[in-house]
Amino acid sequence: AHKIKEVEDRKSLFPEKLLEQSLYFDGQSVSLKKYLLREDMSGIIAEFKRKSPSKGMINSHAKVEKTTIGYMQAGASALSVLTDSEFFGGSSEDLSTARKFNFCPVLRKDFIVDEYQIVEAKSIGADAILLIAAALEPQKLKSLAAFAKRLGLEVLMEVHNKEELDNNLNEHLDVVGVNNRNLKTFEVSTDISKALASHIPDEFVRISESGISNPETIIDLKTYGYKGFLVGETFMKTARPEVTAREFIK
Ligand code: IGP
Repeated sequence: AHKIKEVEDRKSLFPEKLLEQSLYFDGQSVSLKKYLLREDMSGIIAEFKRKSPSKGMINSHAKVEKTTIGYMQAGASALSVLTDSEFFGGSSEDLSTARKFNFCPVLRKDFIVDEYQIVEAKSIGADAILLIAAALEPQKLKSLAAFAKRLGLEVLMEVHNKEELDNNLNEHLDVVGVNNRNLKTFEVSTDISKALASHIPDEFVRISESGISNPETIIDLKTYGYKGFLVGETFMKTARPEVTAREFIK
């Protein structure tokens, strides 16, 4: 509900301008899906987030430019940038900065509830958006996914249980992510990814999200068909996230 209000407020400011920007945005999209399927890359989607509802402030001094460039130099396959300000301390500027300094897929991480946010995502240079099954009705999720595809964006759908997965699979999705964190209790277990793996059809690229704190977990998850691994806190909670990422990926 908070998100709907926030988006309505922005939308009333300058809808035409943004739509124009996004339609004429001449940056070529970089395919998240293709990067994740590359055998010569780590599969790690390194996340930039300052705070979270479960942990509070994680890192207040990290700079987007330095951290994201460092993530890519460390061997990450893609970037995830939080643009929600209320809960995660992010902004659209964070994503456009990450875009400006990196040639790699950039995921807009936010609670998307309206087409307008997808137009925004395109206009700030994102390559892919996140749609959270727990936060959307199946019909809405599907229509948002179709809309994103029309703008040339890829779609990551996030689920936390089999019901969300079964109710929401549709032809507009590129990547299916299993969130190891329960968004209500904040409990984290990579067993969720293992349990759901066999239920995700092969045509979707599988990724595992949250609570990944060591490289061994990734080796294990790969045996369940996971191609991508979203890592945030493990990097961001340290003084120099990009250095931690380098140690982690090497
Ligand atoms: C990263 P972690 O535990 O490595 O910091 O998790 C990412 O999965 C997490 O930030 C996330 C998220 C979300 C954030 C997953 N789904 C939805 C905001 C909204």
